[in-house]
Amino acid sequence: MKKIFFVLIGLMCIVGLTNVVRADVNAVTPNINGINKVNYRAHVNQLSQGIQTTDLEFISHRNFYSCFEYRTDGDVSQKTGEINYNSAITDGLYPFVCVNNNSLIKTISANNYVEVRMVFGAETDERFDWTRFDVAQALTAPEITGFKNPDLSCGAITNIHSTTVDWTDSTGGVGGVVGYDYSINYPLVNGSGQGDWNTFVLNSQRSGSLNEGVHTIKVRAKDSVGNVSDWSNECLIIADWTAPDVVITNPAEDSIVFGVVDVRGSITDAHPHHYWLAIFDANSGEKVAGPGTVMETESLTDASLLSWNTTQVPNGDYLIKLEARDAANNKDDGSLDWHYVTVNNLKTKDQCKKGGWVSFANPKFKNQGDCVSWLESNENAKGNKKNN
Ligand SMILES: [Ca+2]
Ligand SMILES: [Ca+2]
Repeated sequence: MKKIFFVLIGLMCIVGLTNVVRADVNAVTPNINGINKVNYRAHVNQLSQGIQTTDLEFISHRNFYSCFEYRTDGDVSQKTGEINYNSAITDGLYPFVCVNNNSLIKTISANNYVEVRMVFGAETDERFDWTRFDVAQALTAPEITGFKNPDLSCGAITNIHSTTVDWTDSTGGVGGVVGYDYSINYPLVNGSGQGDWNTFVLNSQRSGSLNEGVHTIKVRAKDSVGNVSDWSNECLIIADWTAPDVVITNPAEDSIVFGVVDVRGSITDAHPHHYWLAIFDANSGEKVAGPGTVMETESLTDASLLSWNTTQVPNGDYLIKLEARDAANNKDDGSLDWHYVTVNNLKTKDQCKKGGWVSFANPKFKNQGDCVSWLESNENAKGNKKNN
C-alpha cells in the first residue's frame, strides 16, 4: 500500500513537471518511464530535440536485458510483422533495442513525435506503455505580403521615400522562432550600382528608407538554436522619384503647318505609365484633335503619336499639348511640352490676293508677298503653281 502511494505521488510529479503525455498504466504496463528514471530502473532519456529528429538514450542499470520498442508519429505500419515477445501485447512487435547494464543512444526522425514502450525484458513491474517524445516542428518559411504605410504590393513602383515591409509569422523550430534574417539587395545612391545588406530582426516587419531604384527583399525564420527556414518569396519595391521628360519633336514651336501633320514626341522615364496628347484651337480653347490619354509603359524617342489632318480645321493658330506621368505618378514642369502652330492650308495665290491671309491670325504673314512666297515654297501648294 505504501509503495502504491509513493508511485502515485511520483506519477503526479512527473506528469505535472514534464507535461509528457501519460502512458497507460495497467496490469501489463504497470509503470511509467519517468518513475523508472527516478527509481534508477530501465528507462529512456530524451537527450535532445531537433527539427523533426530527436536523440533518445536507452538505459539499463542492471544485469539483464531491457528492451525498448519505438515508432514514430503513431504509425502502426512500422510493425515488423512478428508476434510480440510479451504474449499479453496483442498489437504486434515494433523495431526495438535491448540494453543490459548499459546505455545506447539512437537518433530517430519523425514528423511530430517518437513513442517508446518497454514490454519485454526488464522486470514485469517496471514495464511501461507507449511514451511520447516530441520533436521540433520544421520552421515554416515566412511569406512577404507587401508593404505598409501606405499598403503596397510586392513589385510596387512608388515615389515614397520610406516604408515598412511586412511578412507572415513563422512557426516551428527548436525553442520556437526567435527572429528573422532580413536580406535586401538595394540601389546605391547616385546610381552607383546595387548593394547587399543583411540583418537580424525580432519581429515580422521592418521599416526603413528607400533609395531610388529597385529593392529586392527576402526573409527567413530562425529558431533558438540557429536553425533557419527556407527563404521567403523575393519581394520588390521600386522607388522612382524622377518625373518623365517630355518633348514635342514635330511640329516645331511657332511653325506653319498644313495637310497631314505627323505629330511626334519623345517621352523619357525609367517607368513610363501614360501620356496625354490633345490639340486645341488657340483662340476658342476647343479641342480639335488628339487621342487624349494613352497608356504607354515604354519610353518613346521621336515617336509618331498622331497623324493630324489639318485640312479638317479652319486656318489659324492651334496649341498642341503633350504631357506624361510615370508609374509612380510623378510629373513636373519637364513632363509637359506645348507647341503653338499655325495651320495654313491656302492652296492658290488668288487666296492671298483676296486678302485671305488677313484672317489667318498668322504673325508670320506681314503682307500678301509673305503669303505668296509661302505658297511658292509650300509642298502642299505645288499642284496649284501650274494654275497660276
Ligand atoms: Ca508581420
Ligand atoms: Ca520616373
